[in-house]
Formats: sequence, C-alpha cells, structure tokens
Amino acid sequence: MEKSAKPTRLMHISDLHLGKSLHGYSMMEDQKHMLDQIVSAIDSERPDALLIAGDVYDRSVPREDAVSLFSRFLTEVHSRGCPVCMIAGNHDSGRRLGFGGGIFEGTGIHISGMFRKSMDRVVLDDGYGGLNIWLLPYIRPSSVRQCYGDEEISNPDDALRVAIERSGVDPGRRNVLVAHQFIQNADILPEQTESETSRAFVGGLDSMSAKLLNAFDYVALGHIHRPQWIARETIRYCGSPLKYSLSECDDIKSITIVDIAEKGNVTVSAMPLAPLRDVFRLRGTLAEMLEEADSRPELRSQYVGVVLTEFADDPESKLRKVFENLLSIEFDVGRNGFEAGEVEMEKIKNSTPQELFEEFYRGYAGKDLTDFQRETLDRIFREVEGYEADQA
Ligand SMILES: [Mn+2]
Repeated sequence: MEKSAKPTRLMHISDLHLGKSLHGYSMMEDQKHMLDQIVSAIDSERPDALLIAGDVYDRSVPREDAVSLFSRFLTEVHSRGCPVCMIAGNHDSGRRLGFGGGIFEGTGIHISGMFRKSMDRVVLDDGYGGLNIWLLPYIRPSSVRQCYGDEEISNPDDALRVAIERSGVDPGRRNVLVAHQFIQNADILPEQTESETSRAFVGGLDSMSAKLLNAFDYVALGHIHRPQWIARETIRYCGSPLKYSLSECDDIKSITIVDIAEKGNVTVSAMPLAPLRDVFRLRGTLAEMLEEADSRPELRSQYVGVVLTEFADDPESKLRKVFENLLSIEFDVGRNGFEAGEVEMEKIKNSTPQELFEEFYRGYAGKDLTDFQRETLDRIFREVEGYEADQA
C-alpha cells in the first residue's frame, strides 16, 4: 500500500424530516440548531463526504422555510469543501429533491432522487484504490419492476437484489451503499419508534434481507429513527438527529462517523447531538407533575408529555402554565380491581345499556357518573336508538 493512503472518513446522517412539527409545535428552530451542530461536526471531524440517507424533508411538498433551511445548510457544507451524497427517502419527492441534480453534480453535491435502472455511483479516491459510494433512493418492488419491465420482480428482496445486480457492484472493490429501506436480519426486525409514520407499511411488509448486502463494506441506512445496526455493525441506521416522538424520549441521537481503510477495515463510531429542546415523558399525579415543574425549572421550555395516574379536574390548563411546550396528556389510571371479564351474562341480559355503562365507569374510574354525565349519556343513547330505528 502506498504511504499516502489515508482512511476515508464518512459522516452519516438521515431522517432530518425538515419542516416536521411535534404535536403541533414547529421544530424549525430545533432543526436549525441541529444542522448548525452538524456543520460544527464537519469542522471538527473533517469528513471526506457527508452521506444523507433519505427523508431530508418531512413531506413530498416541503414547507418553504424547510427548503430555505436546507439550502443554507448545503451551502455551509459545500463552502467547507465537503462533498455530499444524498438520496430521497419515502417522505421525499424524488423528483423535487433531485431538482438541478445534474448541475450540482459538478460541485460535489450528488443527489439521487429517483431510481433509474442502475444506482448512481460516486468514487472517492483515498489512495487505497478508490471507494465506491452507491446511491439507492427509496424503492418499491413496483417501481423497480416498471424500470425493467420485469414481471419476475414481485417482492422487496427481488427489487433490492436486481437493483444491486444491474448496477454492476464488484464485491472485490470497496463499496458503500446509501439506502432508505426497511432492512431485517433473518426474522429479527429493527426496533421502531412512533415517528416512522407509515407504521403498517414499515411493519415488515416491505422489509428486505440484510443478506443481500454482502458486497458492501458499509451500508448507510435511513428510514428507522432509532440508531442501531442490523446483522453487523457496518449495516447501520444512524437514526433521526432529533427526537420526533415521545417514544424516543430515552434515545441518544447522534451522527455516525465511519472510517474506511483497506477492504474490510471499517470503524464505526457515534457522535452525540445535543438538542435545543429535549423530549421528556413524565408520569404521576397532577400534584406530582406540578411539584416536578417547580423543582426542575429547566423543564419549562422543553417538550413534555405527561402521563397522569389519576383523573384530575382540567389538568391541561394547569399543566400548560408550567410547561410551555406540553405535547400531550395521557391517562393511565388503575382499574380498581375491575376486570371486564367478570361481568356475568345473566346481569347483562337484565340491565339496560346505560346501567352497564355506569357500572363499567364505576369500576374503571372508582366513582359514579355526575348528573351532567348521566344526562349526556342518556342523550347519546337516545340518538343511537333513533338512528337504529331509522335504519330498520
Ligand atoms: Mn424517516
């Protein structure tokens, strides 16, 4: 090996979801803060390329301020001489993300918006004989099938295998893949969060096998928002750079840094990101929540979801006074020993629906309906009965 050979350093991010809001709160400031940190990390870590593995934007028609934010970020990265390799995710419009791609190409900004018969390749020359960066935008079996007019492509594995085969990936060379898919190891699914919105879709139907990725020394994945590796440390979801749901409150968000020397010699590390505002899930009685707010004033400006363990009178207005960014109030109230299965059939036959509901409520909430609640309930039952009579 020549003396000048120096490992290639890649910075891997994904799922920026620019323009996303969290329970109705705009996260533009949080996202600007996060992108500024990534620019600082480029200054300190000096990567040879920045990989963005899809879901740049939260929506296929992104907010205008999200586009401006990303434009400024790309300009900052470019001014530091750092090439960018990015692909479209399922939330992006491949066509819109790919706008001007042919022009940007010459400036070191490589955008792969749509899959067209073979993957785009970017070659980084590091003295080890060239490192291939393959760009695979989000694909579905149907889109790959259309590309080739090949009816044999019937499932996600076929689509991935064909896309790799027809791109001419040489497994003897050093290869990196940037992709935005649901990858699973045998029958072990990645750990998901509540912010990969198309959960039913993500839930396994469109999953592809990690076995198909053997030709790649490193696979930079996007799609799943919790950082994790699949099958081996070098097939990795870097995760979203911010917490985009309450289910991520305990995650540690980070940038992934990958050093690649000769074939097979890959080192992966994570660099934590500190958010402008963090996400917390607090649990207890209303009184305990108000106490907590009192003793931890720093929570006032954070994103807070509350799980109340008792029914309380108008908790929202009280909690909003102490938490500026209250995300949600959920109730997790003990059932006082009440079990739905204990109701006897005989009793059901001899009771009105109103009586059954009242009993259910008493068992669940530990108290009787108020007069107002009972009247409301009666009105609803009368409406339902009237509707049913009309239908008969
Ligand atoms: Mn995503």
